Amino acid sequence: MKTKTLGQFIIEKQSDFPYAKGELSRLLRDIGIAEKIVNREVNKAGLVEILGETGETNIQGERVKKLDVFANDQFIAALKAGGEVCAIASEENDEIIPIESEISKNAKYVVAMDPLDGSSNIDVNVSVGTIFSIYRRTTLSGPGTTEDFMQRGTEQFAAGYIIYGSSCMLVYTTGKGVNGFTLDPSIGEFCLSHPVMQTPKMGSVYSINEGNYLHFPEGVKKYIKYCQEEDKATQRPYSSRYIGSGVADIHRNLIVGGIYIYPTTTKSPKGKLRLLYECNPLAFIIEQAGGKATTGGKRIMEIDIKELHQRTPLFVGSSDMVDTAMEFMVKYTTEKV
Ligand code: P6P
Repeated sequence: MKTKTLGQFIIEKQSDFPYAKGELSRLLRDIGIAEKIVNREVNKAGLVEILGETGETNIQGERVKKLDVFANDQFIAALKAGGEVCAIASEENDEIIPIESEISKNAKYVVAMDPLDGSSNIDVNVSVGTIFSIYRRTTLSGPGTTEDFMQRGTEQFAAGYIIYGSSCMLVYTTGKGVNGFTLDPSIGEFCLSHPVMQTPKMGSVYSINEGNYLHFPEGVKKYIKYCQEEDKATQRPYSSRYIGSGVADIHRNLIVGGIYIYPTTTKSPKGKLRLLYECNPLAFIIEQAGGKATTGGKRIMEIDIKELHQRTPLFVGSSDMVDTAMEFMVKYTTEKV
């Protein structure tokens, strides 16, 4: 396949967005710049003084790893410098970051991001990821506000993730399918490697932290047992694969088929993952690839968002597997999800 860089691909697809006049192209370029810088540091994290913890905790009450802060700073700097964004929401920041600058005064977009998802894996050399979601601003002018982020996932203009793994990959959608790009370090460019990604309707992998089994809703417990039963016709028992880095688990399942579940638990009664900058962008991507994303009851992208760091349960992946898991939730679970 002839090498096609991310920049060439975006220009080629520009005709999909005649009214966007290149802003989206520049916005994805800005994100791409930060990705390359973060990837460089992730790749040598073990060698430089960037491992370990800053001693602070973020709004989630999670210990902040130095690479979290580095990644957050890089994406904020790249987006500010690009001039296409009027505000940023980040897992690492309690409040939104309004952008007030001469070059951003006509910015049309806001970006919500998890700059380094799965960061607890950094010190043990396991894949981590960045997740981002792009909305058109709803306020008229000036720096963006929290109101610009209070939009359903169905309103997303674009969404993507970067996985810093055996290779660095960018996977994104603008609502016209999903495409994957692999970083070629020899030229410093993301090159199209996975055009028009589609996730299998059915898979044989389930991803869930079974350490929380005792605290799962009854429907989830019953579904896990279903996954473990012997039944050749439905390729059961499935394989249990859980990395502890959602981007890595969901990326694998996107390619080979599977389901990732982070349900409510007693420790996380509303679920652990955040709607704005984890579940909605991942849901957009997986739906565009032919999969499904729900709370175990309702479509993720139709949830009304009331607060920046709102949490939700997440069932995401192959459509037939999500449907089956939801049947168990309907049949066995009383609490509303
Ligand atoms: P647990 C990372 O913190 C994350 O948000 C997801 O990427 C990951 O799948 C999950 O939480 C891991 O959470 O409770 O199983 O360690």
